[in-house]
Amino acid sequence: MKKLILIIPLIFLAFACGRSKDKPAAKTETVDKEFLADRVKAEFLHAWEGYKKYAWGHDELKPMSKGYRDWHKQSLLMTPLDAFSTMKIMGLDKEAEEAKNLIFANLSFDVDMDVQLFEINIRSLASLISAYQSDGDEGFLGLAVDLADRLLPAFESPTGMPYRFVNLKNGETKDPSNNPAEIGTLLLEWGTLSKITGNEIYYQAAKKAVRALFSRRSTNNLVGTVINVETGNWENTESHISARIDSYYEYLLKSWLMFGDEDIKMMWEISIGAINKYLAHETDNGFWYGRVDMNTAEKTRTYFGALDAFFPAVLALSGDLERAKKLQDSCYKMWMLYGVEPEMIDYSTMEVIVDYYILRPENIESTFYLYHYTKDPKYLEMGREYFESLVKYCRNDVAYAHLKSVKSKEQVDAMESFFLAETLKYFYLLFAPEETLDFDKVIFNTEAHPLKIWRAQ
Ligand code: DMJ
Repeated sequence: MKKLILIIPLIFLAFACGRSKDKPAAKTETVDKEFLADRVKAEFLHAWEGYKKYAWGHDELKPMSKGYRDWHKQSLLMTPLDAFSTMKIMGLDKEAEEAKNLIFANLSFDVDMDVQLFEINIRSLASLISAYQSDGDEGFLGLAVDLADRLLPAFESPTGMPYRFVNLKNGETKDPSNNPAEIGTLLLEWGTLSKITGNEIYYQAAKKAVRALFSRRSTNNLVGTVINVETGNWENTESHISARIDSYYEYLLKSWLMFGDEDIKMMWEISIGAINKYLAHETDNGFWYGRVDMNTAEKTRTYFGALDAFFPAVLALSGDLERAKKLQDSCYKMWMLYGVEPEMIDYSTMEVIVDYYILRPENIESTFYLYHYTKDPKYLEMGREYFESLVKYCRNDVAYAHLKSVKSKEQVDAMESFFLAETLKYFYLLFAPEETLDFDKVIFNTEAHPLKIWRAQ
């Protein structure tokens, strides 16, 4: 009888929780966190086994053709580097040791090839610094310093803002048309390296670049999409929180929290004021951040995408939970349009503008932050739904694959390294016990590699 009394309300609850596609996940559903954390770990191992079997020693696995892809003429071990900090967090010691041995045996930066400063910084340099902090092996630090020294010539422009590409062997630079994200997403890694080594050169180079960029903001305190690092002139004045600007803002906030640098704090406060004044957009379809011209503040487009979904996490970290929650509800709507997240939508019509999904983490990252700060079970349920859809549509017998279109769900032969660095890490942290991570002691770089907060040392 007792059982029946319990079952009836549960059945009722299940019906009550049934929801239409565009409503945020219900608050009352219960999620088995331990079970889900174990499943996420199992899926990480599935993807790692696929990499080991078919792409060992290369940058990325091709999960459908059972092959591999290298970014350059020589592999820089992007997947094992990116996966390492997730292995440490998941307690996968055997796998971490395998990756470490491969890195020490095969990774060399003494190669005549052009690399993209931004990508090599957020994936390779950050992984090495984070690995040094979590593992303690000086070999990681040696590789990090060697890499940073080879990247330093990128900053030798007339403005101090870096070129996009630099040659690892001879320091030659390429492509002065750069953007705020690639110029401003350096301070966490370069600052940490300065703190560890006592050599200020890294922090100074990264800070000079950010200062130069910030000083070229408009009178509205906004930045554009493309800037020439030789002339300092804007080449594209559209302002938003999306690709080519996004992590510039993320690093202003996080670098302030990391190092306590008052100059950076001022840049963050001025920037977030302008973002909320000019880009925030309440519509019938929810709360979004759109696009305007940096000089006139006139609206250009009502686009929002998978990359923009990093912003609820940033808002939550900054203490603005009210906007963070509203924006996360919109991110959920975007994901649920086709059951898995499209790259870009027009939020005024809720139509998909770019329809691929490349295993991006941002929406999951924000779910984790929102759950961390609110403990509202709605975010656990949201994360569970995201995870189930990823398994359903992106998993294959080898690992995980991108989707050509969220409409057709056709898989593509690629698995980005950030799937192991970020996507699965944030899922795991969402479901894992609180004590898995001392949240107040680390800042995640934009590729989800934890770096120790210097203020808290
Ligand atoms: C990652 O490399 C980083 O999160 C970056 O900031 C943006 N793009 C990918 C993930 O989508």
